[in-house]
Amino acid sequence: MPAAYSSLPHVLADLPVSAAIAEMLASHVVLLPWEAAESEEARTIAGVYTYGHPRVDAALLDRLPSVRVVSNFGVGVDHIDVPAATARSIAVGNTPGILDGATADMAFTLLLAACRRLIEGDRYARSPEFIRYDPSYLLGREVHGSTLGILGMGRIGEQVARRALAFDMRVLYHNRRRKPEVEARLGVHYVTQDELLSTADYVVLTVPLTPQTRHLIGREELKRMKPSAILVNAARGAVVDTDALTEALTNRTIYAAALDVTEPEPLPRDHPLLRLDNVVIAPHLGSATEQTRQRMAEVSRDNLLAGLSGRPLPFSVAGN
Ligand code: 8YV
Repeated sequence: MPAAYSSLPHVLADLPVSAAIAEMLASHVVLLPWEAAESEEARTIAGVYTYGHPRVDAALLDRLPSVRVVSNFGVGVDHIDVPAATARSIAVGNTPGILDGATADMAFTLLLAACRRLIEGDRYARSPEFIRYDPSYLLGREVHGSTLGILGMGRIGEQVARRALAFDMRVLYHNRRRKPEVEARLGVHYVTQDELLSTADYVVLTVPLTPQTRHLIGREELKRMKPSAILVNAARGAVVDTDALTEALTNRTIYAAALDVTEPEPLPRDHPLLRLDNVVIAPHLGSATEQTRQRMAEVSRDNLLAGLSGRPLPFSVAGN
């Protein structure tokens, strides 16, 4: 570490972070690897920067008595015990509002890919088997004119709805709290969760992961869905019971799933879900565009630096 930097605040981070973030932070803080929480240096650590989703719980915070801020690169903070941080007067920052468009684009990409069997088609088009065009192969499901059900009408859910409406879809939603203002503005329809599951052609998950939404979609819920339905998970893997989903896809209880996230993440390489042809799967790419990731880096840096200097965070997690 250069001597001139040794007086900079120490920040615990799940390294490596991207080169862009390392550079952005280099003149402000010294990033220490996660293992530093177990070392002598723990007492000197003034901030925590979470890049992937390392667990920040009460036990970790108790080992870091000088921490003033936890800054998360991303909006979802299910890996951070926010009440434990608040109880220790530690600010928690995240990056809301920045990644809604990118995440909704990805949810829609997954929906389109699953409906139109794009990944199967890509594999076939590259394979030695494709030597004659045959109009009868790889028939998919229609997107336009169908009914989309959105579970979780927050900012990302709303962005998904807007894309669906442009595809001439009818949009149903369910949310903890009904949103008449969104209904009036967009023309989406509120229904119960059961009605949504049994009526929608496609179901998109955009809820945060909380104790209430863990395994929101399990065996019973999958059974309620149409045999032609597609489940798109753009939320968190644990919102869906992976065993129940694997079973439903294997038995064709539903038509397909399109997943940006899984539980666990990544799935073990020999997991049966990875062998199914009716699954499209991405490695958690919801916000992975150059522009969005740049903005997330800036906001998470600003939150971190504000917290380290005792200023209010530009984006602090609600209730913190
Ligand atoms: C990020 C995310 O990829 O914002 C979130 O909650 O899950 C994603 O945007 C992630 O936070 C980076 O690790």
